[in-house]
Amino acid sequence: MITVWGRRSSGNVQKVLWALTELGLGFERKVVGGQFGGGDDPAYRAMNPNGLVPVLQDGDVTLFESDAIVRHLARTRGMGTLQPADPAHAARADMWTCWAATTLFPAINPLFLGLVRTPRAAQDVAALKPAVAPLAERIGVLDRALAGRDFLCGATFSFGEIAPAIFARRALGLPFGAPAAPNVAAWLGRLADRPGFARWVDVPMGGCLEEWTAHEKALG
Ligand SMILES: N[C@@H](CCC(=O)N[C@@H](CS)C(=O)NCC(=O)O)C(=O)O
Repeated sequence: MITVWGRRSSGNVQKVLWALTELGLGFERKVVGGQFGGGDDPAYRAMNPNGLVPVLQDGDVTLFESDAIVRHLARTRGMGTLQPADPAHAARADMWTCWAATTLFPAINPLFLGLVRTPRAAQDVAALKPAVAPLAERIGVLDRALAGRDFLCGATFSFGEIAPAIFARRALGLPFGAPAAPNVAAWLGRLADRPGFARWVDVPMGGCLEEWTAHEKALG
């Protein structure tokens, strides 16, 4: 029995939901985090002492940290597919997953929080301007890596596409400061054919909490 704890508006939760769908695994989801609360409940803190989402329960294995969860699913259910059999492909999947967490995420997050999670009337676009160039630089790195390639990490889809794609989609969907990156846009377009991306990631970014609450109810 697999249970995912987390609201679907979280990019880190989306990584796990996308991976589970790639693997065709059934799972139960408990909506926790953000406007839904629950992260401070003692029972939740016992699973994740940070109080953050996602958490995965896989039988008697309980994990936090989205990238570790995705790798666990890939190693245990996706050897040769989500988890590349070729060590070089697997190493590149690790590399781009680390890059997404340590380099891309910090560049997109101020703009995402300031423009998507903040109500329009409270947005301070001028204060966000310094964040635009660093994001463009990092998306430029991704764009050059994708030149002439269908996938970032190897000849086939693997877990290494997941984290970069989630944060790149946020970057290209920003209402202000979205970088121009034709190879990234084409890659996201190809990923949109994958049911896990279409269902969990490629949904309106629109943003306000009311919209996401409606998504949770309407989309499940
Ligand atoms: N490094 C952690 C970060 C987890 C994290 O920051 N989660 C955010 C959502 S993306 C969170 O739980 N925020 C508080 C909340 O939703 O209540 C991971 O990758 O799982």
